[in-house]
Amino acid sequence: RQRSSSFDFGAYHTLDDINKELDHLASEYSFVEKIQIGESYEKRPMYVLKFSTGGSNRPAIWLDAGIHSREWVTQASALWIANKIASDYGTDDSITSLLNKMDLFLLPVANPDGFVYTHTSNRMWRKTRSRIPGSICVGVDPNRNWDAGFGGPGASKNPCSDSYHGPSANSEVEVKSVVDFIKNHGNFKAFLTLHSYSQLLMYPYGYKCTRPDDYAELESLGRAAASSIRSLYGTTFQVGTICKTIYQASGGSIDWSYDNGIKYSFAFELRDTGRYGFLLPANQIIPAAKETWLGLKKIMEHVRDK
Ligand code: ING
Ligand code: ZN
Repeated sequence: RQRSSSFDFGAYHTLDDINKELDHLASEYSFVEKIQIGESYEKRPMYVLKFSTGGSNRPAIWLDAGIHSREWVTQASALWIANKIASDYGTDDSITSLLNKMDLFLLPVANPDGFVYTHTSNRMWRKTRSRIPGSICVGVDPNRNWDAGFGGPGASKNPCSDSYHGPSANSEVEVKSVVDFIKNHGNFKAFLTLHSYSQLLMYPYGYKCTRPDDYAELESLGRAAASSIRSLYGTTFQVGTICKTIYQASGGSIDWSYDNGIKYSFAFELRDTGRYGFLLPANQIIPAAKETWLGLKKIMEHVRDK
């Protein structure tokens, strides 16, 4: 199905332009809805696209991007993926059967305050923009703020650090909003999150360096997803636990989701491996989104068929 949009999926956009495109997608497709799950520290709405073709409280898949604001290819890829899912439903068998059984919730800008700040003041900003009394430094690392090994190794207690874990678990309203939404829903089967860069596909744990109970299944599914990714342009993604693949890191989102019963919890680190890093040229957005989508789809199909 053709859309009548001027939105350029191969360019980087401001938060306002992204939010307009979310409205556009929701108006164009009857099975796509824009819902607000909360608001950021600076009172910006947190918008989720809900893809649902019927049923009530169907088993669901969570996908977020941009929890770290400077990782621009992730928010951009999320938009391309949203459009891909919406436009392929009804013609692509895989997406159609997925959405005939499960709902999908997509949060393209998980850290809106940080994202605006990367546009206006500091392109390399990673954290939220919250203030804590008694510190001159701003922001908490929202991927050290989840209630999973909170405050342990691989997070900083220094408010000026880029990996500052915050005063307490869920202190960041952006994190708490997702936690509450997922708990209230109660039927999530997969939790997928997009970061950049390094070309990795990781599963728990990060707060400890032991294998999860579902190690064998997650490792083999991760490898299958990485080979789908590689099939398109030859881009290689390393697969493994967070601790083994990147570093020990406590308070991360997928450790929280996994420990709260969401077995299929994965974190993707998209392109590249450091040549451009966070400043990935816009002409790589669509290739990155396309290959990432193949990996996501492999995981979603496995979840659907379980
Ligand atoms: N990397 C992630 C980070 O938060 C990660 C790696 C993923 C840690 C999942 C813990 C859980 O440090 C980037 N690039 O942000
Ligand atoms: Zn990140």
